[in-house]
Amino acid sequence: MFDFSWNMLTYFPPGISTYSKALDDLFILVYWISVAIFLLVQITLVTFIFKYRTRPGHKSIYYHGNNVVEFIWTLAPTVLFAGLGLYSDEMWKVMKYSSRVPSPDVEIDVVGQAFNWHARYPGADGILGKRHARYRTAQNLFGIDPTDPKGKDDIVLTGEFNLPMNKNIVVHLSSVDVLHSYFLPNFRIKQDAVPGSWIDVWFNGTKAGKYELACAELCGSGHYAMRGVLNLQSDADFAVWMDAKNAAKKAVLAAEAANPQAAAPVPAAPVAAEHGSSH
Ligand SMILES: [Cu+2]
Repeated sequence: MFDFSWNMLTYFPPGISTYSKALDDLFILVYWISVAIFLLVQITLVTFIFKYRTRPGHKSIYYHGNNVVEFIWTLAPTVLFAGLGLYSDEMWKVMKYSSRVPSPDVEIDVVGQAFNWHARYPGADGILGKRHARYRTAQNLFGIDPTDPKGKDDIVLTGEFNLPMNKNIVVHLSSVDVLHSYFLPNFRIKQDAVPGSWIDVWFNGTKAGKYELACAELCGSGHYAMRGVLNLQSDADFAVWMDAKNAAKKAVLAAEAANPQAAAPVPAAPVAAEHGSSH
């Protein structure tokens, strides 16, 4: 059944990133300031409507301007907004400034594509191979450079991603078609994915579990279904998962090496030649 509450603060899913608490505190502060101003304005309005209603024997008074009142209602919002700006400034820098992205424990690429999320992991060598939009094809959404040996073992996944908890995760985010928005509600992350540019997003999740990844930018008819699962795990569980993915990739590479014609869906050399992208 639909679970309704007047208290919108209960609408939050549990925050589990290192900065989710600070962001929620800011939200709660703004919420209660808004409630206070709403009540003040509405109570004043109703009071004045009643107090100054038309009555026999009461004549209207007209006057122009009141410097004291105008000074107060100009100063009050200025102090309020400047104060909130200063209060939240450090938080914004920590979350969004590229200069403040911490050194990554795990680094992945993520691209949005109507209507899926894809991720690229560094593979067994722990290093993401070079990429460029000119190598991008339907089979190579990340534009992994076929001439870079470091990219050979990279692992591309769609829809479900595992990551370790209590680690700094840096996501290099982009899109292959239209604007999407990388939305991890439990981590308090929402970042536009922009075709043609790579934007860094970072987080550090403190509680294991499966969390929703959604697209928060209306991107087409399948937007509602553009979802994924982020599975945040202990180091040990993540290592097991990663090892299994690396082993599977190794088997695929071995099969390709044994039979290059049959295995490779698109040969490496023509890919580079035929796709000049404007990105
Ligand atoms: Cu989308």
